[in-house]
Amino acid sequence: MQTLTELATVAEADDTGEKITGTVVSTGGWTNLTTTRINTSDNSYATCPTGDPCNGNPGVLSTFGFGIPSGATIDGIEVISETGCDNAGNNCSTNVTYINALSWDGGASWTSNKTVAFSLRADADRTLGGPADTWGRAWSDSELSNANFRARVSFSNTASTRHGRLDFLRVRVTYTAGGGGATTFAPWQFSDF
Ligand SMILES: [Ca+2]
Repeated sequence: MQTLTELATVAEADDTGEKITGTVVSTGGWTNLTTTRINTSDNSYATCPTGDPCNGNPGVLSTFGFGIPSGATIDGIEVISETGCDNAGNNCSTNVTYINALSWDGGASWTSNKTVAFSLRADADRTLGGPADTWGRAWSDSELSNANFRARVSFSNTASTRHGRLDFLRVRVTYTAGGGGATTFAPWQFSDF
């Protein structure tokens, strides 16, 4: 004999998987900020050149195709970026700062920046946000649509001999389905009781 407690399935968080951008809305101060460069981990980079041109002039990305179910609760957003700091083929002597922000209304409004600083030339995945980090606001599912969601990318690299570079960028959204979630009950009959 089974009980209803055993048959119930509690709604659990799901995620979109790692999504790549379909559209570079604005290149800002970047060189080679193209979907070809940043959608594959292949050591072909978008770069923020020396002279700090990306600081205050970020690139803007859209069309991630998340496909969030209507009514879902947004639990967290991660921007996962394979990045490095190149100083004429060497590690950088001091840090560059890599910067992300997100928009929910087509680029009119933005979250606060999230940043990570590093000096190594070797690529590594730097993740800003997380599966339980909503970047300081409550998101609706429609704000993750291709029309509304934007990701902003930039570097601050004030020393003249350094530049940041971006090999591969992905965004992953963690959500819980709406409408009471995926609660299900197996068929039951009087003989169960
Ligand atoms: Ca690449």
